[in-house]
Amino acid sequence: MKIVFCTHNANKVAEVARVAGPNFEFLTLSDIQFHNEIPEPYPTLEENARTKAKTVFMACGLACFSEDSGLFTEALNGEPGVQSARYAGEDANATNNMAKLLAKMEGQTNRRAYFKTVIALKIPNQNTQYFSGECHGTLLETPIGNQGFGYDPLFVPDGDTRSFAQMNLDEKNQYSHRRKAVDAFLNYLNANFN
Ligand code: ITT
Repeated sequence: MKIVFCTHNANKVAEVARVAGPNFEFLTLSDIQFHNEIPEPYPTLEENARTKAKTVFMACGLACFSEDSGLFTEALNGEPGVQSARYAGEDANATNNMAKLLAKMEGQTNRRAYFKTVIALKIPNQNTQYFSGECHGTLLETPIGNQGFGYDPLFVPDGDTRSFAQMNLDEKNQYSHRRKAVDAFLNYLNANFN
């Protein structure tokens, strides 16, 4: 079965393909020559993921899935949430996103937060299906570690004392929101399309 992962990031595709088994061929947006920007204007991960998968599906007609993720804090009513990638503005990067988050968290005693990933799967003649994963933990007051990406240096998952940025990928995957969503998604594919 051919299935499009709505990302240009070949590393993300390789990671999913590695655990998916031989019956699935994953394509990137570049593989199907899809180069349009897809806006993500909605207030929930589900809506943004669904829009991305449906837009690409309308263009290519193949089964498509997309992934949207974010970091949600209790003290800031869910910020940065769906805005995680662009929290510090259009030119945001991990350093200024973390700096903005730390500034807004200053003096907050409740440092509980969670990462969430939603995968939306659009298959011809079927309604969109959703798969999600969460990872709960606490935010540090200063970044630590240099592995991973995004907010990893600030986040310590429950059950560990290290930040995500102090872990290699296999260690992070024992806790990771993304890995939980991908596992649920692949279980569904294997159960229904193998
Ligand atoms: P795409 O091009 O694939 O959409 P993206 O940067 O938008 O890449 P995500 O939707 O996966 O990536 O994540 C949105 C933002 O949430 C991301 O830029 C990070 O700031 C943050 N984030 C998500 N998952 C994370 C993780 O595992 N560790 C650290 N930060 C994460």
